[in-house]
Amino acid sequence: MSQSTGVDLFMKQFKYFKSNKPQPSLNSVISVDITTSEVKLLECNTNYKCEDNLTQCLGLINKNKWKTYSFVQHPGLMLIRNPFTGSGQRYWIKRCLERYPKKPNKINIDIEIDNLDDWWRECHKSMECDKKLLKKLRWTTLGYHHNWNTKAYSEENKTPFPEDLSELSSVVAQYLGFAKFRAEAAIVNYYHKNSTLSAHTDHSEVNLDAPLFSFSFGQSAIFLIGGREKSIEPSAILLKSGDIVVMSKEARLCYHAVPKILPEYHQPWNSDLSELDFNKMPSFMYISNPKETIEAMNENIENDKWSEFENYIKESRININVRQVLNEKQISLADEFFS
Ligand SMILES: O=C(O)CCC(=O)C(=O)O
Repeated sequence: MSQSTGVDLFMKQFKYFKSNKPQPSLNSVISVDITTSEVKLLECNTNYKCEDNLTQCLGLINKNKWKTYSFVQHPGLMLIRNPFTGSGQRYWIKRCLERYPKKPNKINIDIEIDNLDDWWRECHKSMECDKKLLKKLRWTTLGYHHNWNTKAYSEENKTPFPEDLSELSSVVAQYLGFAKFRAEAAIVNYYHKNSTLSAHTDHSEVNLDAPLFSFSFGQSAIFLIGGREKSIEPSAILLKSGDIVVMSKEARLCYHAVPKILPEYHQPWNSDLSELDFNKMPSFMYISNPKETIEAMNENIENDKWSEFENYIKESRININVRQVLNEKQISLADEFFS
């Protein structure tokens, strides 16, 4: 990883990968599927006894089959290579399109269109899908809503965090040894063919020690991650549908960006579509209605119910970025003793 004082090496790489003419070479992009000295396969928390029925209910494969990688140049950065079943991917994609953009959650379109309570239904209310409105959705915020102007969270700008996403984050966190992680805020990002996300760090949270979990679905992306200064040259990592990136420890406050969306030819949301058995309910779940979750997971197997979502995801990418806002014993942002 090279550094050149005063030179924005991050921006240089961002512009290189963003370019359409000429197209960038992908030779330097790290793919965890290809063995290189930059990537190491990790042994994870084997003490974490996660019931198979629970992982299945969340759309995940058995945790003993998950492959987790670390990056030699980026201590604290980890990638779990698609631990989702096909029906699991369908479930989470559908939640990000149909459920999460609904009120009381916030979407970028709120400043333009008043009372858009159900964006997905509005896009599909007539036979012909409203493609202009469909492409307008760029983000949804959940839990403590990210304020894009002040970059500060507040108690007044907070709604209940989705139970299913909280449980998914908690399973992944415990597997990686972050037993106390609490999902309190999330940004769902929606990317189309030429969308990008510029270089930034995530530092609005009171708790900057807790890791950040980032779930990707749909089209692939080049993810750039560097250091705490933009003068540090970033690495380019290929993210595919189902991948989970974890930014912890030293990587938590590093600059990162998405300069390019790449087509995903494999469509993992169309394979491994097995039906879940209602007799195999987890013995314990935080979700108040696990039966409903299983029903929703199984409903996606029927291709006619899935086709509208397929049309979206075959051209777009969705990223769910989950954060803990508060410190361990802190109950609210007003609880200054712990802040
Ligand atoms: O889309 C991604 O992979 C990254 C998203 C991100 O960095 C963010 O929401 O802060």
